[in-house]
Amino acid sequence: MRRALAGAVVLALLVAACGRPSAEDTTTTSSTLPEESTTTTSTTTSTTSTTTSTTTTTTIPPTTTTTAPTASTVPGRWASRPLIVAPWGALGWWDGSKWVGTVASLPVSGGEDYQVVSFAGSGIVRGGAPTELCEPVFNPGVELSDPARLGEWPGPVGVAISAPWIVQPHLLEVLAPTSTHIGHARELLASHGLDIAAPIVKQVLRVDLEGDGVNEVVVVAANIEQPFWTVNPGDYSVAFMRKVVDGEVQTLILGGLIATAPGGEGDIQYVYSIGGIGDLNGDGKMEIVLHGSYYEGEWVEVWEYVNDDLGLMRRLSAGCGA
Ligand SMILES: [Ca+2]
Ligand SMILES: [Ca+2]
Repeated sequence: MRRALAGAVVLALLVAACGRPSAEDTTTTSSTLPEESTTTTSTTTSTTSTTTSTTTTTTIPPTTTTTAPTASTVPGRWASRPLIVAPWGALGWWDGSKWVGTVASLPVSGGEDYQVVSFAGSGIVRGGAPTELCEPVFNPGVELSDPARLGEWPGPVGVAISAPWIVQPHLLEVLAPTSTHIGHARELLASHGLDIAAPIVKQVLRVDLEGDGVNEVVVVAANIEQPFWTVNPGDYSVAFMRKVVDGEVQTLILGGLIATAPGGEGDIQYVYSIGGIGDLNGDGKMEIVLHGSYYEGEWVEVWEYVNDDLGLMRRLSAGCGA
C-alpha cells in the first residue's frame, strides 16, 4: 500500500536490493560484527625466567549434557496452511515450496489460533472466519481476538501466523541503543547526504536469523514520531541490518526515507519500524517484518534473508489506507 512518490530527487526512498550490497556499505572485515566481538586487552608481561615451564595437558572428558526435551511444536488449533495475517488483512503463506501472496480464498474456517510475531506483544490470538477488512479496500483477512497485541499505528506493528512451529528458534534480543548504533545510523544517513550528528535510534535488535552462531543487528533510526503529509529537509526514517557476509560487515536497508531537501508535491512522510522477527515459513530461519506507516495508512512486509548472494528479499505484504 505504498504510494508512488514523486520528487524522488529529494527523497532517497531506499529498498534493499535483491543483490549484494554495494562496496561502500562494507566497512569491516570480521567473522562477527565489531560491536558483537569481545575485545580482550591482553597484557603481555615479559618475564625472564630460567624455569622451564611444563605444560600440563588436561584432557577434558566428554561432557554429557542433559538437555530437557524441547517442544518442537506449539499446541493449538492451526490452519491447514500457515496463514500470516496483519490486523487489517492477510499477507499469505508458505505452501511448502514457495511463498503465496494472499488470494481471495483463505485456508481457514474460523476459530484458528495464531502466534503473535511482534515487538508490541506476544502469545496466541484467535482468528475468525474469512472476511473482508479495511473498508473500502476490503482486504481478505480474519478478525483477530486481540489485534492490538500485534501493535497499532504508527507502529511498530507485527503479524500473527497460524502455524505450530517455534517462531523464534534462535537468539532475539531487544537492546538499548548505544553510541555504536547511533554511529552506524549517522554513517548510513551521511552516505545518503544527510549529516545528523546524533540520529535518534528507535530500535536495536540483536538476532541470529539463521542460527549460525553469528549475530545480526537490526537498527531503526527516525526523527518522525507520527507521519505527516509534508516532507521536510532533514526528515529520516530508516531500518537497516548489519550482517557479516564472507567475513565482511554489510549494511542491508529494509526501508528508508531520507530527505535532504523539501518534499515535492505528492511526497509524504513514512515511518518505518521493525514489527517483528520470526520464522514465517518453518525452515528454522527467521524473517523480518517491516512496518511502514503514513498519515492515512500503514502496511507490513515480510523480508527473507535468502542467502549471501541474494540477500534480503521482500516476500509478502499487506496494507490498509487511502
Ligand atoms: Ca546469523
Ligand atoms: Ca523462515
